[in-house]
Amino acid sequence: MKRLIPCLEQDNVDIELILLIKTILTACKEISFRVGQGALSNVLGSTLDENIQGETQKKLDIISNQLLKDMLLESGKVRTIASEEEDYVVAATEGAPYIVAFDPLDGSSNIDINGQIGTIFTIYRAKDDVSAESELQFSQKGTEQVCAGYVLYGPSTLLAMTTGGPSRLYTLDKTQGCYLLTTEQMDIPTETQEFAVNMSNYHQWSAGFTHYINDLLLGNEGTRAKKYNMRWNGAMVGDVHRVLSRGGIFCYPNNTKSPQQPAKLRLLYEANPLAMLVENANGKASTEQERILAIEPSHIHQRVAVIMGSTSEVDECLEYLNVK
Ligand code: AHM
Ligand code: MG
Repeated sequence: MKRLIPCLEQDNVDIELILLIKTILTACKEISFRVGQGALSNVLGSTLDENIQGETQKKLDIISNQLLKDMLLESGKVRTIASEEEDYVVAATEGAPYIVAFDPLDGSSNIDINGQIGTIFTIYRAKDDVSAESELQFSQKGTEQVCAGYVLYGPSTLLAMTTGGPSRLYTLDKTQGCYLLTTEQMDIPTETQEFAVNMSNYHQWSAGFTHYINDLLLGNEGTRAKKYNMRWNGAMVGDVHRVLSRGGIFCYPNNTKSPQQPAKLRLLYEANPLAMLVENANGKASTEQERILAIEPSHIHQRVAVIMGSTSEVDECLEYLNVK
């Protein structure tokens, strides 16, 4: 099986970027080990802290965040770092070529139940006209990402990553400590009979989205030609991994009862990297209005509605929302 670095070389990724990706993945190997140790290392459970979004931080959120941050600070390849668990950006190495953002452990509520969790990361080029301390480094559309990926800590530790070419899948060989290519190109089927949405939010959705889900639930007893199945992991990284593996649609729509904060998922750390992986696997990724990767970000912790997966199903959903 092919190792990671030859795959990146084949995709013409420059050496500086390869070294940066290696740093992130070395940190993820360590996170994978800590996650695997679970209660044996006393890493389960919550801390007394909250992040800027008012969410209680788990011990493993903090450990993963610190590991990634420390290794990126030492790497010399990163000018600015942003993390879902940090209030502000962190200035790293002046003059370094890249900036990195990450959700150190997505799906935090799965940590204590041995469910799927994962690290999501994204890399952009640093801006020379903006200081390393400024969050304006991250004022870049998702189309500017030079690399996007996640490491999923499930029964196997998997890496899904794209550097602009195909979305590839690697499996961490824990006996050798290296990531081996196991799917050359992920390819999301255009059609699907599977959807992922948190049904407990049913009464908070817009009329259009509620109508869409009602029709999926009716399936071939209503207007659809087929019966649909539902899956919900509680971790976007796991739900989108399923979509990348066998198709489906993942939705986290706006909450119409919460005008101050209608969306839950973060543009920088979650929506953009997963949208790039989905698009590069022949899928589609949108908010309720527009292509996710085309959004001009307003701030680093910005949240957006997310509808991504099999192209024809995403298009179908957007029609209910009257998006052309
Ligand atoms: P997190 O980054 O704090 O783990 O939160 C994001 C997660 C997503 O992974 C997942 O899709 C969503 O929150 C689950 O939300 P819900 O609590 O509605 O099931
Ligand atoms: Mg998250």
